[in-house]
Parts: sequence; structure tokens; C-alpha cells
Amino acid sequence: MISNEIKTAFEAFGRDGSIENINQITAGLINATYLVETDKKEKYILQKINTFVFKNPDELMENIVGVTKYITEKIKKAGGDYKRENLNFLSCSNGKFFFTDENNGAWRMYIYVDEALTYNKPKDAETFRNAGRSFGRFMKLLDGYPAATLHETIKNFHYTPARYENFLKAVDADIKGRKAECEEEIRFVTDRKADTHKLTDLISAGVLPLRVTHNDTKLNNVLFDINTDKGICVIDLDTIMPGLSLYDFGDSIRSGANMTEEDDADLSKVGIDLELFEAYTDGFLSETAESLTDAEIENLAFSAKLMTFECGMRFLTDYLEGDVYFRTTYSDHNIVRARNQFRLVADMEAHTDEMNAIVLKYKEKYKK
Ligand code: GN1
Ligand code: MG
Repeated sequence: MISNEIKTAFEAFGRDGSIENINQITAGLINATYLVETDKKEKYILQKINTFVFKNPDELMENIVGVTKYITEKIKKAGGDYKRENLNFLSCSNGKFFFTDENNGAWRMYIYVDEALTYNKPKDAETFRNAGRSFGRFMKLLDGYPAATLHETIKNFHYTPARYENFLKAVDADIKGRKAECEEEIRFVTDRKADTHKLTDLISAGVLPLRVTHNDTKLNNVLFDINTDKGICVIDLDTIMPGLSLYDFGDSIRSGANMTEEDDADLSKVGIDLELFEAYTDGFLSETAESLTDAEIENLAFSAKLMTFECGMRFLTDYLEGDVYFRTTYSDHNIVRARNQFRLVADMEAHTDEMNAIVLKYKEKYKK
């Protein structure tokens, strides 16, 4: 059954044909995503933007359209195929790149990239190395993009000290009465308060440079070629903002180098897979080492821990606040995710030396 809401949104983009088939894609935790196939055999991705999370779709789409146009130009210059290596967003009859429905829902649509797939867990080390190359290339592609024109789509997105303050507020308020069952997790966070401002202090001190970054570099935000497993393009462009290269590296490790998925409740399966860590570091640094500063490279291993910690803290905050932010499919989902992430943090702490040694190995290989 194709809902009227979806049909109306699709039609607002004025494409030929009508919807023949629709499938919801549930990998992302924020927006509602649908694969639409028409009777003309065209395929599109139609997304309902989560306006609780992204309060200003106008600004959001201005960022995305600006960035994708910039990338298209670069790909064209390099002789590449921008229809496959980039997302191509469509406009409505009013010229806007999103449609507002009668209930104030905001929808956008782009052309589906065929013969591609995503992974929640790397198929093997080589796939993950390819993800590292893709996110590394992506950062390079955006080098030179006018950062000052970007809107801050989510305020303080990776500003970990602010995330920590929000967490403390949620603990204090305890609006769902869930605090008592999370004492251990709460202590895990407060014990690591000093970590929360390590990178932001280095930004303030002028040691770490801001770049235009993706900021949501989960493994399933890369499209891989179904035949070659090479990264084709990077998707989910909602949080492109000025940020640290370290956010992009760290979040990829968090999501892809965990020995299991981020919501596995069996904590005995959680841990940092050093072979995967190495593969990603190799792929990422092969593309970026020349442009990264020593201070950035020195903090790569730490960033993996910090991004995992921050994400766990956000899951825990959402649990305490009654699951209003991340999509959940059962009542304990967010606390399960938080415990999983904290176990991964602890395991990274136990393997810090090995992680740093791996980073050094690839720094020496790629930074001349
Ligand atoms: C969300 O949208 P998605 O599923 O790619 C979240 C990320 C989290 C991630 C955890 C805008 O990413 O920050 O790391 O869930 N995105 C936003 O799975 O909050
Ligand atoms: Mg997202």
C-alpha cells in the first residue's frame, strides 16, 4: 500500500511516471527513507526529513545542494561519472530542493544509485579499507569548499563538552525515572569527563584545524559497488559542517571496527577489531596523510575512542529522555546501544598502544 503522503511527496518533484513499488530502508536512525520505483523503471530515494532533529530544512538543503554541486564540478573536472559518484538531488516546481506537505513534513528526493549496496558490518578488511579511502577522498573533495557559507544544521553536533552538559541535565531531570537502572553507565561517563574537552581545547588553542567534514561517517553511509566492493560515493550529507578530520575518522572506527553491530546486546561480542582498525587507517591515510597535520594524526586513535564515547553518551541521554531522538525498535534499545558503545570504549582504552602504533605505521608509509 502506497500511502497518500508518499504519493503526494513523490509527485511534487514532477517526475515522469507513477510509483509502482516502494520499500522502506531502515538503516538510518534519523530520517524516513524510501526506495521508489516507477512504472517507467526509474528509481529514486525519497526521504522525509526528521524536522525534530533538523529544524531548518531550507538551510539543510542549501548546504547539501551547495556541496553536491561543488562535488559534481570536481568530479567532472577529473573525468569521473558524477551521476554515480555523487548524489543528485531533484527540485520541485517551486525551485526548492524539498517539498513541504500539508502537515509541514519536509521531503527531498534524489536519483537512486544502482548496483550499489551498504554494509552495517564490513564484509572483510578490504571493504573497510575501501570505506577509509572513500571518506578520505570525500574530505579531500571538500577541501576548498567555502566553509563560512555552511549552516550549522545541528548546533554543537560534535562539541563533546556540550553533549556532556546535555547528558548531565538529562540525568538530573530523570523525566522517565530510568536513572536508577543506569547508575553504572552514568558513572562510566562522568569518570571520563576530562576526555570530553581534549579535542575542543586543541581547537581553541589553534592546534587542530577546522575543515569541511561529513560528521556522520558510519559505515552504512558509504555506497559500495555490488561487483567490486569499491566505495562509490558517500551519502547522508545532513551534517556536513566545519569540523575535525578526527570526527570523521573516529566515527568510522566506532561504527565499522566494532567486532559486532552497535546495538548488539551481547557485550561479550563487543570489542575493537584491530585488523579492521588497521585496514581503515590504511585506506584513510592513503588519501589524506599528506594534507593532515601531525597533531591530527597523533589524535586519530584517541578520536575513535572519543567518538564512541560521545555516541554512547548520546544514546544514554536519549534513553533518559524517553527515546525522542534516535529511532528505536524496542524499549531498551538506546540503553543496549549505550552499553555496547561503552564496552567498545573500554576495549579501545585497553588497546590504545596498539592503535597508536598502527597509526604511526601508516603515517610513516604515507606522509613523506
Ligand atoms: C545517526 O542518520 P544516521 O543513522 O546515519 C546520527 C549519528 C549517530 C548514528 C548512530 C544526525 O546517524 O550522529 O552516530 O545515528 N545522526 C544524527 O548510529 O544524529
Ligand atoms: Mg544521518
